Amino acid sequence: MTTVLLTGFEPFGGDAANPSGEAVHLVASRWEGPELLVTAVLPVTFAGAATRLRELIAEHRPDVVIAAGLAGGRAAIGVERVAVNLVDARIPDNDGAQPVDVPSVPGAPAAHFATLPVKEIVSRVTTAGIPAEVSYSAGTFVCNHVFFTALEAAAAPVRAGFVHVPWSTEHAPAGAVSLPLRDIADALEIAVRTSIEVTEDAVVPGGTLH
Ligand code: PCA
Repeated sequence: MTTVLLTGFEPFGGDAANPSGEAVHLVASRWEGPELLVTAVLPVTFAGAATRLRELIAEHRPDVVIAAGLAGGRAAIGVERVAVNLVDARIPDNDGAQPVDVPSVPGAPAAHFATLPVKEIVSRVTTAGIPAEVSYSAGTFVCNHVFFTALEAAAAPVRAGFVHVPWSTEHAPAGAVSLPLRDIADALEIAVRTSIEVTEDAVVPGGTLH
């Protein structure tokens, strides 16, 4: 049976909520298959998150792995294309650890590309009326670390990648850009469905000029 692993994150940086974890719960609660959807909420710790993800991949042998996290301040769903093998933490993680300029996975290549159909996901999420874009940097904090680890741990033909989500309107700081939690969950569900159905990404112009 086709198995999908979808993860979100717990709150971090002093925030009370993390829409990625909440949206993953929402997707799980309404999933009707026929594929098996395995969900988890990862700790925002360099030591714990990647280990937990590797355990989940080893245990469930998923065909598709999508990790999601909060990118507060972004206005659109960001389907990440590039994971870099670099940790440079601007703030401490939830363990108080703040590694600087170390590799995510020592000895691994400098970067990996997502193996999800990123452009097709962006196209379908946008068509559903939810703002979405391809993103070319997942940062250098725990999300990028988990993204890079997913691509190390889930070799082809497994398709793996990362989706950054904005603040949820329900928990956004005053004045911050946000999307309703329901839209964030819809976008993650579309990302999962698209990744199950589409093995070759759309070849359409994209990228950024700067
Ligand atoms: N966002 C952080 C870590 C956890 C999360 O939800 C990030 O973008 O690295």
